[in-house]
Amino acid sequence: MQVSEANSDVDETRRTSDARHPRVARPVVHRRRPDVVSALTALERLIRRIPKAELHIHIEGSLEPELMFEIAERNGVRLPFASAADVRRAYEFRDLRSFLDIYYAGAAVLHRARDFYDLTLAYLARAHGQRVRHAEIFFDPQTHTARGVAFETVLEGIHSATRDAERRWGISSGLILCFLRHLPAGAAMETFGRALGYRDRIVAVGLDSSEVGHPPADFKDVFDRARAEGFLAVAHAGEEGPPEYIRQALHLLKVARIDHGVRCEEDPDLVAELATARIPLTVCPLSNVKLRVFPSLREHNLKRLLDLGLRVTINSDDPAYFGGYLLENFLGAQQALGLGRADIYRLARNAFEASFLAPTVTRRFVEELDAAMAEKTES
Ligand code: ES4
Ligand code: ZN
Repeated sequence: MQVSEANSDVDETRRTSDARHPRVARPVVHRRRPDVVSALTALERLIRRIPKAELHIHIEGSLEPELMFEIAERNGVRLPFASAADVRRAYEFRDLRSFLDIYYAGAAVLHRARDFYDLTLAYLARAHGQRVRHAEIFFDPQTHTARGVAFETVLEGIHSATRDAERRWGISSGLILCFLRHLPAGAAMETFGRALGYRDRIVAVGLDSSEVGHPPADFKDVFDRARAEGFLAVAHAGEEGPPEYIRQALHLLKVARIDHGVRCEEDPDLVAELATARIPLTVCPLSNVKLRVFPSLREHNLKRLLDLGLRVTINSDDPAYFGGYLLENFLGAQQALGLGRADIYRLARNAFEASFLAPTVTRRFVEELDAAMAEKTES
């Protein structure tokens, strides 16, 4: 597969004004207010320019329909769609569950290490084109081992792409093994056993898939074991599930970050705890609209969470399914919520500081961010 930095960048620019994604359309230019216009475009230029980190991206959720077809064809897998456009038309979701059904069906084209390699390299190429300097990437081994694909095949493909991307583009990555919470805790424990041979390639464990009815408490044992073995921990909580699931993730799973966490707002004591403990939230604005957690981007609570003093970061979740990568999430949130320069800086800085990078590396990235903020550009 061919990937090119220039192509991916052009592609993304086009996507922001794509009629299929009206929520991330560019702002209408009102000639009567040149002051407002230049402020908006300066912010957009700033968002494009600054170095970014992404902490919540499911690699299987970056499978674009074109690559899905290419891989299906070479593996002799039949897809229930006639074309990539047909696939995109099916991307109308009622909720998390209706999305996951389609997401797992798409992931079923992936069989060989080469498939996982192409998938991951394509994501990292696009991320690099959007000035993502570091990505912490979720993968769901159980989605693949359940179909007879070996854990080693999945990890080898993904890992070798992260290594090549770092060599080619200088983008660094960490891998986070996610347990599927709709499956029994015993299955998670069995999967974790496989990870023990790859401590140097996996930085943390996570918890994803269908949230409601599958509380974090069910996975306490496997998280205890993973932390005892030296892995860091994160968990999806408070996306569709109640604040209580966020509490369980913090107190029982002892996670370092909460993925999503947007429903914490319903519980002021929990908000205070998250703020005091400086627990990062990996918020995914376009995902939350696509899966109807919020009716529109304008009604998203990201800005309120920031103003409450929480360590909010912006992420793409499943970019091939939700209408945009990290840049589109930043631009969409900025425009819909009127984020200012200080908010953008805070969000970008939070992501580096909430990453699992060594403190010296984080410091270097924050210096790079500060330099990009200070850059003078002609308008
Ligand atoms: C996911 Cl948006 C979301 N939530 C929970 N699990 C997931 N797996 C992939 N995307
Ligand atoms: Zn997610």
